[in-house]
Amino acid sequence: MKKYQHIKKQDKEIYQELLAEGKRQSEGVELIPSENIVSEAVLEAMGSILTNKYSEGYPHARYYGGNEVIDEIEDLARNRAKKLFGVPHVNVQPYSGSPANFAVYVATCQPGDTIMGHLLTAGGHLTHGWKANVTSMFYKAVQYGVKPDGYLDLKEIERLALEHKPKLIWVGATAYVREFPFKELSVIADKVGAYLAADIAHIAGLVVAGAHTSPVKYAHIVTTTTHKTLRGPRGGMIMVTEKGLKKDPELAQKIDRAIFPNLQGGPHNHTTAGIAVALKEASTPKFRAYGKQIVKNAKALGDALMWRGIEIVSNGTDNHMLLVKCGTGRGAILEIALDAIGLTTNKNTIPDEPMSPFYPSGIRIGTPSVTTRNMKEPQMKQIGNWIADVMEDIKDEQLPADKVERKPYLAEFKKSAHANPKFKKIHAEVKTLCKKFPIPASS
Ligand code: DSN
Repeated sequence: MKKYQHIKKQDKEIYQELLAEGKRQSEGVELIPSENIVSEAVLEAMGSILTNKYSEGYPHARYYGGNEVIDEIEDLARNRAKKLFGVPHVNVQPYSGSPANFAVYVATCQPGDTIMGHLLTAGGHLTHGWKANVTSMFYKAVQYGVKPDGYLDLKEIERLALEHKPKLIWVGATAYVREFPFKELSVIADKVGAYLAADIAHIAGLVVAGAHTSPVKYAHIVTTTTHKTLRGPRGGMIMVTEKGLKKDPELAQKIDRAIFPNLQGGPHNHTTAGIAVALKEASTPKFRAYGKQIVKNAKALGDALMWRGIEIVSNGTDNHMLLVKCGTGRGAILEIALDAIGLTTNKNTIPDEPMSPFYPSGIRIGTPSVTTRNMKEPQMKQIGNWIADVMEDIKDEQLPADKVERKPYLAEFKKSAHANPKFKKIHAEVKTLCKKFPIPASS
């Protein structure tokens, strides 16, 4: 079947962009840890006629007629998620992770209440109370961090919890390479009577695969996006655990109300179907093997980098992610250089970041996407060596101290990186690797 035939006829510009993005994805190595490659089945659900339908409300209680089929689809998605994660209640309607997390605040807190979360610059998420996020505008946000070794600072978290008595404590991150200590955090949350919400957006697929401890026994609420390691469409879910229902028997209804009508309108039914398909895929032995291989690949990539003398946060990883230290403010430089050889990464802050999220001192790399392409340890070693070669080549590049000079410097560096003959040679090798590991038609 030829792709995009209708778009080709109707909208040449978007058609060209789709082809260009397809080329970028298939000829490059995607190392952003929050990205993945969905199956054709998930893509079909996302491109389906379900997008035509309004369905405000929940299955069997809608504000619009004609929802008999949609009810079945949403029930399938909810039931599959309940079974897969072992929880009594799931809401599959959040448009993505941020609205899912905000719904947790609405369901459990009043504006002005104190909450606690992982500091963004130490690896946490915007919605866990970062100063520029609405969650710190509506709630009093206390932020915790990590120790220099990259592990969560449990003593400090307990001290802060006892001092501030938060109503809600978040555990979860966007840049954390160690196993989350769900049990220890649940003890702290219980001590101060707080809700514990586990945001497993990054590790949901690893949890399902048995490659990371599940938070379900310990947290009251679990949120996730569905498009990262879980390998579904862009969307979100909120789960209420048995522990959560014990703390508040009405928690499930409060969560549902927070999503609709408090925060959102009609659910995106095509996404709900895509989530259902992804959950079915995630319940197979093949997916369990996939999740475990993601972690093996991340460890192999970390070992390859460290073997070449590159410093990584925490000297390793327990999950799908690595944080590479690349010198003060040099994250953007390395991101641009790697982009020039066809490796996509993202600049990221590191623990005790001396700069800012915009000019951080690290990059974040991850293995969900390359593992979907069936790459294994030997390919991770190869990728690690390419990263090390690039780092060696750019070792003298420095971000200008003068803020005004930074943007033009990076623009100039981008040009020189793309013209660098050594990088061109590596880029050709990267393309050859990608040809050997094509994007699978069905993941
Ligand atoms: N933007 C996501 C990530 O890249 O980790 C978090 O929301």
